[in-house]
Amino acid sequence: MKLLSSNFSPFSTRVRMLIAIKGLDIDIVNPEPPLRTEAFRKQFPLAKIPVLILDDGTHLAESWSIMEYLEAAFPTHPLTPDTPLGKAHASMMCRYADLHLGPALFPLFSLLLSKTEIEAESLSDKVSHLSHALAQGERMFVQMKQQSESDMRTLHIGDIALACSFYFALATPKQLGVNDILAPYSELQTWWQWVQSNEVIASGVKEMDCALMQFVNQQ
Ligand SMILES: N[C@@H](CCC(=O)N[C@@H](CS)C(=O)NCC(=O)O)C(=O)O
Repeated sequence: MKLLSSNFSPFSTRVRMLIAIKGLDIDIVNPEPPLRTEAFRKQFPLAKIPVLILDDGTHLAESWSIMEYLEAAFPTHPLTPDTPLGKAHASMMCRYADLHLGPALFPLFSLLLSKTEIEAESLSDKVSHLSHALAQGERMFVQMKQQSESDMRTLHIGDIALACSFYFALATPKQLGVNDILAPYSELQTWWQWVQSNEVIASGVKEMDCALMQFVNQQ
């Protein structure tokens, strides 16, 4: 089995983290054919990474679907909560990352990728959009804590999925000179520290950080 992946991709990194924590024997390779080519689009209909290619050639797209597939196919070291509420919280965290945090981050990330001069007003608008999404996340974490069946919980696939988008939500504004975007959000701060106490998460975050720094230094 192999995973088409890149360290610059939060969606690929979540799957790599899950593979590492579960200790699965899956090759991690660069996309081949290269991403954004006609050949890649032809072979992989959604034209995005990550893609998981099974030994019989079947391929799967969408990071969360790949994570769910690996959880179902390799039940040892389960990372999916076993209660209905726990499962819902895990998928809520992923959906928050993909449907709220990601879209709020994207305009800032595009600004970082663009080589044009950044206007203060446009930066401030985009930063407040991201802060709004972080405030939503803070409220979601407060509510999940109140609903939780136990004070202690172990790392699950929702944490893994969110951690990767979260890294970019902090690193992108920082690269644009905006520090401390997380300062008002104590629940998110506590979670971010806790999730990075896992060695695999910390090392995946480092990989994304190196890839981002390499990109920024090339500009
Ligand atoms: N919803 C997808 C998003 C995947 C995605 O956006 N991947 C990016 C890299 S982070 C990509 O392949 N971009 C290539 C492109 O847009 O051409 C998932 O969860 O896997």
